[in-house]
Amino acid sequence: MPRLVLVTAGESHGKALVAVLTGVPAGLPMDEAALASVQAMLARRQQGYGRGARMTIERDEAEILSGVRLGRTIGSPIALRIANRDDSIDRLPAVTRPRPGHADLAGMQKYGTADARDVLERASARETAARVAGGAIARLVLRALGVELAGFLRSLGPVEASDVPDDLGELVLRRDASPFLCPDPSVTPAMTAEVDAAREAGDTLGGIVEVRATGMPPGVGGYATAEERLDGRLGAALLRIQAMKAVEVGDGFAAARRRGSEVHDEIVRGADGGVVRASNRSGGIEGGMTTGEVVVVRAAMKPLSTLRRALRSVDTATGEPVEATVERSDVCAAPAASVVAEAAVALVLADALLEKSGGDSMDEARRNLDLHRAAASRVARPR
Ligand code: EPS
Repeated sequence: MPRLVLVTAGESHGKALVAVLTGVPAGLPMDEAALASVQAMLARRQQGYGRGARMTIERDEAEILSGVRLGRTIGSPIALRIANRDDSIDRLPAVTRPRPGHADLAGMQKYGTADARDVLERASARETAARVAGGAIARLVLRALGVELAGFLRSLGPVEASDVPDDLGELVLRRDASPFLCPDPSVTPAMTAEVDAAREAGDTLGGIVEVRATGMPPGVGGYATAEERLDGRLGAALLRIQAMKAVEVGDGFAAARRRGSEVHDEIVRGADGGVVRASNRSGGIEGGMTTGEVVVVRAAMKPLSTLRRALRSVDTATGEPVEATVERSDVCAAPAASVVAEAAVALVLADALLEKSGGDSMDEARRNLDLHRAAASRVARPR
């Protein structure tokens, strides 16, 4: 049973989104600065060139309902609420022309409903606002334990970033200056052109998002049981994001095409006398555990399934061939998905780190991790 568990509720055009996060230790500051960082992450998720009009209607803000007292967590479940400005769900028309690529048709078949509206408002990626709110708190736990992370857009359609700085602070500065949340400014014109052309054609685009995390100590996760494996947990969390079709850890698919000598990260003496890796093709994970290098994961998002130039479908009320319903207006949501991926990774890493450290309070977790970091750094040191 993982320590940190996030459960969300809420439909896209319903009253509100709700998140309940259990397992956050006591003593995590939840002061104005902490709350501002939660709101900033929610605001980042609403960005990105290619989003539709809905993003100008919603102004996501998380209200904390429980688990916090006098500006600090108290160890009990943290409940969050994000109100929907557009809460028209009961007034929206029935949907009987399921969209290829969306949950519409399989959801109707699963629940035996004649109206895909019952399905699509929950299947909608609107739900990810609640996941980001929970992930933003996980990120605060990580930061307090010496771990920083950043999600960003690696590619949009066929346009790929190449100049991504190694320094995480620099990466974040560049990312936040980009309308695509992409740290390589040289690709902004090509990405803009790609979105404009797809919009013009009534079409949609996907992309690849990447998340990097620094400061994870070695030996977090595990190999003794399949459930402990950190790469498996990260992969599941990323594939649980709407529209994700593939995940890579480190060099991922490319590693399968190379020889071992070009894939494995040699172990060498570090400047401080400890051991480090000569490269980080593993993405900071070996044997289901962190290596102490930067954790690097990627997820591939398919193009949005609502096309203005609609694809073929069948009207489930009449059985007649029709064009799929046009419910949604975004061309591309891959920049926003990079924020959701950051949240998903934050939840997994914080969970695994707390599993390693134990601790009912942040002080206890920090003490235990300091001891673990010191012990791990003594391995292979000349005695
Ligand atoms: C979504 C469709 C669009 C997006 C929505 C997700 O909503 P609408 O139907 O209101 O235009 O804007 O995303 C969000 C509301 C959000 O917060 O990200 C979908 O079908 O998944």
